[in-house]
Amino acid sequence: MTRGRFITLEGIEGVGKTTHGPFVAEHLKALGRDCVLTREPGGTALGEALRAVLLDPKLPGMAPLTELLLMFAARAEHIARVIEPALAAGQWVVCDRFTDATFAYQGGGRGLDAQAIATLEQFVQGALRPDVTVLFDAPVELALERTRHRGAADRFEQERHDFFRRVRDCYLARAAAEPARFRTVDAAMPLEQVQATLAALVGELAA
Ligand code: T5A
Repeated sequence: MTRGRFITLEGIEGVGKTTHGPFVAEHLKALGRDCVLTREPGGTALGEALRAVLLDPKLPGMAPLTELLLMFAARAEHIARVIEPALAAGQWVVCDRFTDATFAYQGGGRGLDAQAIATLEQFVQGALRPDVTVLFDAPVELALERTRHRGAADRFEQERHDFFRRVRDCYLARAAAEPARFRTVDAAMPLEQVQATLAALVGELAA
């Protein structure tokens, strides 16, 4: 059985990960790849329960280390129950956020030590790393504007623009450091153009 490929979608809030995840998964299926679409934090019953805690705006001021460990607790469950079994069965996994988000939000945003995050990454994931990471990139003001029409802001969405600028900078630095893994997509483009770029990328990956 050939192992599946692990594709992650990353970027700040509002850049289109939730919109484009199903598009990528459907395109892969149309090209004959059995595919699982999932997300972090979440993707399992326990992970979704932890997500509710992590996003709860009624829990402001959570210690950054608590936040970090809850992200990795949800991830450990997700890897054990969903990601690894799917990849081992030859399925492709498309995941809306993964550990690059931890480096970007808990590292870049909250200021936690990147080396400590890397140590947890190794401990929790072993050798598991995304094969391809699509980074949707757009200016903070534009991306946050796109999320404005939604209801009450979650715990992360309540952060200031400075926080999201640090998160974005961290994502861009990681993409620059690992050009073979990252594909950066200009998410400021109109939806149809972003999806045309994605369709070409998916075609290349599935070839
Ligand atoms: N987190 C997560 C961490 O801190 N550490 C971690 O390790 C992990 C895994 C999760 C939160 O958890 C944090 C990060 C997050 O704050 P989430 O809800 O999963 O929260 O993620 P969000 O980024 O908050 O999801 P959003 O829905 O806000 O952003 P998306 O998914 O990027 O954007 P989307 O698809 O909902 O699009 C927003 C709007 O813009 C439109 C869409 O139609 C939609 O209305 N849009 C466009 N409009 C015009 N042109 C385009 N190109 C468009 N693209 C999208």
